[in-house]
Amino acid sequence: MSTPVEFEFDAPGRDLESLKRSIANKLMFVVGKDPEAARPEDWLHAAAYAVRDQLVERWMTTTRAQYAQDAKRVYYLSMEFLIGRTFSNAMLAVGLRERVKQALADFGVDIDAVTELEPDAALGNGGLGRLAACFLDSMATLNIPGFGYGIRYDYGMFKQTIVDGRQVEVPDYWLTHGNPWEFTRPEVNYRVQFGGHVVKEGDAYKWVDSHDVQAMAYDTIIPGYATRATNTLRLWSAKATQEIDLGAFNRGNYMAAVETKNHSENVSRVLYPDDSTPSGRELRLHQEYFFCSASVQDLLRRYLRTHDNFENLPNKVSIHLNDTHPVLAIPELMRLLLDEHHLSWADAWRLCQGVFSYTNHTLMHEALETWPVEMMGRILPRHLQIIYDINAQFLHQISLSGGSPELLRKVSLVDEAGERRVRMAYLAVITSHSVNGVSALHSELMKESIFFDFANLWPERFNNKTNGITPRRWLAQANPALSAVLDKQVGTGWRRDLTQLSGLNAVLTQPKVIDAFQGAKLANKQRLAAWVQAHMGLTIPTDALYDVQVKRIHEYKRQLLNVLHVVTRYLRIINNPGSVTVPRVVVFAGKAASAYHMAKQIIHLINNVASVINNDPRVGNLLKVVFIPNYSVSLAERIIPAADLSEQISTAGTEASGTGNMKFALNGALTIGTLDGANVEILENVGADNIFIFGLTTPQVAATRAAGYQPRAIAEGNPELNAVLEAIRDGAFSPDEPGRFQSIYDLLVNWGDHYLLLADYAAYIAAQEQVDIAYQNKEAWSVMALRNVAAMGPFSADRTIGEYADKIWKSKPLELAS
Ligand code: B1H
Repeated sequence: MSTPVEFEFDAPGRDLESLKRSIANKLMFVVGKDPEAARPEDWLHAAAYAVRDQLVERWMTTTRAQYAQDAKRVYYLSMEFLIGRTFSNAMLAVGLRERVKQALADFGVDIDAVTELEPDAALGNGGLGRLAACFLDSMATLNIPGFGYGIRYDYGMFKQTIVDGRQVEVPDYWLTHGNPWEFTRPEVNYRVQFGGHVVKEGDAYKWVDSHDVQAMAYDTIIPGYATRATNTLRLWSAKATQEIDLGAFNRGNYMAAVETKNHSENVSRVLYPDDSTPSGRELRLHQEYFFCSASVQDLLRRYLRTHDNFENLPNKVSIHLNDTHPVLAIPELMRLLLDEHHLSWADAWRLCQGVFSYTNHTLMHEALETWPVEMMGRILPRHLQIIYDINAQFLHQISLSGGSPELLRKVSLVDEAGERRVRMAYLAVITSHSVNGVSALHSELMKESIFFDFANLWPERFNNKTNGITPRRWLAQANPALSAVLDKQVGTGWRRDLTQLSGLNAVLTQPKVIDAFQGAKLANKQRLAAWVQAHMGLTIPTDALYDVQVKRIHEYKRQLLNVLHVVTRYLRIINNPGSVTVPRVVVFAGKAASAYHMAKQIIHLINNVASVINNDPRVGNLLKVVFIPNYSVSLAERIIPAADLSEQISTAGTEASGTGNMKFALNGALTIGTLDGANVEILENVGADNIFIFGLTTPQVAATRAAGYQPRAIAEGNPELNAVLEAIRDGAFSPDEPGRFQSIYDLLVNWGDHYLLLADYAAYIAAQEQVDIAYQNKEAWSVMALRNVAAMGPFSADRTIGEYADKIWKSKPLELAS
């Protein structure tokens, strides 16, 4: 099937004149501005409302069809949705971008300039949150009746500024200018209880004396691409149950009265800025329960509108748990079924097992969420009881089938070693009918490591769903230059069926295709270089190899290994002129969790290395290093299309999947990477000749550690590496404070180098030399890059969501007239 880029729906208001009238009307009657006085933001809002109108009717059609067809609904529960901007994406979905551009131009407004004014909705940290956003896009595009449920944080991910080379976090109040994409639903609100205690009345349990918060709904329309289907992302905001505490107010203590209100509303104030490591803080537990409770109450109410008992719940409802952060939805559903709807334990438990499924996103031990029993008992007393009951039944069943006391201790929902804690991942596994990992490798490792005992008990429950990305945002929207080339060569249908890119294989050695590809890449480099010039005052060449690593800063992702290569290259250039011939621009971007000291040191080092290299006249344009501040979805859309080389260099066995790896390959970059996460599957699809794989494999990593890894011996045995490490240690990049990076040296040489950077260093440098050699033949390089693009079909989130829908959710696409 081939969908033209601009396409028609049988809907009013889509011709140019109608659109112009609509934008002018919105400007006047919604934004309240005279065209003469309107600022660019006002035009953005006016145009956004006009485009939104095109979606609202479809939204209602979709909802009506869901009820009429009594369709099974999928609820995707996630603490994070990293949406980015919506304006361009919505125009693309309804096939109106060119027309809106013309309409705005007729008013003297440049669409690109106003597009840039939209703030990112950054309600997520990194890959996990962006995956949730890509999944919403694919569910809508595939007509799957899907709802996202999450938290409407007032403050999303912090804004990163770089001051004297260091990360400084600034709060990002993203709602200052209003959000044209959301609908406030004050009438959709639920009471969420905290604290208090449980009393038994006859056979029933009652949760009393709690402090309550209201959860109020905000709905965002999620458009499907070139379909009438639209879905809903429902985000909950905390409101005080009473505007003010009347008792305190009457006692004349106005300030105390308002404080209580503020305290309640803090629940949805701010996103925790940790990627991979959960915070054990009490506010986080409040946030998790807050959105789980509101979501489960809401979905039950929707179900009960058309059903008068719960027997059909598993046929009509799937609740998907995006990692363990929403796992409290399990005891919450049990509580509601038992205490409010008076079902038996056996019935309630069977229904829970029927509806819940769970995705694990990381194996890192410190990332496994546990909550102190003491804290949970204090904040969620009824849920702790229910978890104890689930545990008792589960352990009983295990011991009946011959489980040893040792096994019982290992699989118990309560970790009894030290402070007693509830293991949220185990609760997810015990309840869910499906537990999946996010790449083939990760799903295997998951069964061998953290869930070993459970995989023995229930092998059929464990499965893999390799991640994917939406080709709408990550190719059509982010890379119009390459999209035009692809449209010409393989047609426009790849937007809905990414496997159509394989059509490139038949033409990718043709000189005109290679030329067109190189032209698009150059245009994207120019676009990025112009941004860097305008925002950072730094000139970067556009005829260099763009070597890019953009992702959260974390030791396991090994940005430091990349730095070791950069410094190696620098020392070669100055000590051995002529030995480096391929000019490179090395781009870094990414945020460090605010409390993660070593990650912040790494950012500082990158910035200091950049300023020394960029200002060394001996280097010139042979090497430039750029740390682009405030990495975000919208910056990713600008950076990724410009890349030649994609750095995916985590220690094997640590990156569950990665999704940046897929975005780069789709945009015509070659990967330099380890056999980790989805890199393994990218290798299988693009072929070993079209990717630069290096380094230890997962079993080799384990073996190296088991054999008593000695990083110091590696450093001492490799003079070039040693010189690089000493340059960092002795202040070559921090002359004003020579000891600044001693701790980084120590991390690698004296403190055990946990992520084995030095073990992989030589292989990495050798792989980088292969990159240089390959890049010297521009035609051959472009053919390799095009082979990557052609092979990216399987990495569409549409493929991933198709598998979830068939195999896990058993949900069917809605039937909608086209
Ligand atoms: C991923 C997280 C994560 N895995 C805890 N785990 C968080 C864990 O706030 N917290 O407490 C936040 C995030 N994020 C990522 O998920 C993996 O590292 C990537 O490899 C993977 O591609 C992505 C999506 O599956």
